Amino acid sequence: MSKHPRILLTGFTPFGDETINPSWEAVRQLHDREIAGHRVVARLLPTVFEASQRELEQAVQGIQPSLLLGVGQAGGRSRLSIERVAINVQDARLPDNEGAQPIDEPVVADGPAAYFSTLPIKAMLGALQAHDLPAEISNTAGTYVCNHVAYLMLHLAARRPGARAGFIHIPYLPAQAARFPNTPSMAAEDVVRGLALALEVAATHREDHRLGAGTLD
Ligand code: PCA
Repeated sequence: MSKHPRILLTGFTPFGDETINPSWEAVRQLHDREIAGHRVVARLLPTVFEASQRELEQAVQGIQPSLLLGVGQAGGRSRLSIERVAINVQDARLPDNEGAQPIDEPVVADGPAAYFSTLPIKAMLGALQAHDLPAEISNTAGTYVCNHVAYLMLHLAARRPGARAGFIHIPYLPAQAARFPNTPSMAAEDVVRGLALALEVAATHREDHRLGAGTLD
């Protein structure tokens, strides 16, 4: 493997009624890309609570990343949705791809209640906005497999000196949204451009920007 510091970038397998997952469609296009002196290593994680943990831990062992970014589908969201926080809860509204449906179980027994993203989320937001990409800060990654992986990435990063982690939810692809009325989507090329930009900012900024992006809901 190259001497470059590495970025672990993950996407998910399709779940629920879907046959594709836009996260993997985008993430795989960035595999092996060099971004701000870092090498991107893309990995597909199963939309399965247990197996995603196992595979994430193996990937971190093998790749030794200094930056970890998880990407997942959030059908119904209209923007690149930079997550601020991951919580220590699994509460599955639908069974995962192996049929498990945990209710109110911790991701990590005795882990902290939550982790904040350690990526410069406001600087990432500002860069996406400056490039005319629809983007937002989100204050919940849900309680399904994405939140699970986001929490685990932050938990693992907390144990690796210098490592930082975060998560971005993305909208449906147009082909997915076309099946439902009034459903937002984003073209894969825009998602790929946005993720590359977000990673560039994450790789080059340790301090975040001060930029208001709060909500009242
Ligand atoms: N989205 C789901 C899990 C996999 C994915 O792409 C979520 O938001 O939890």
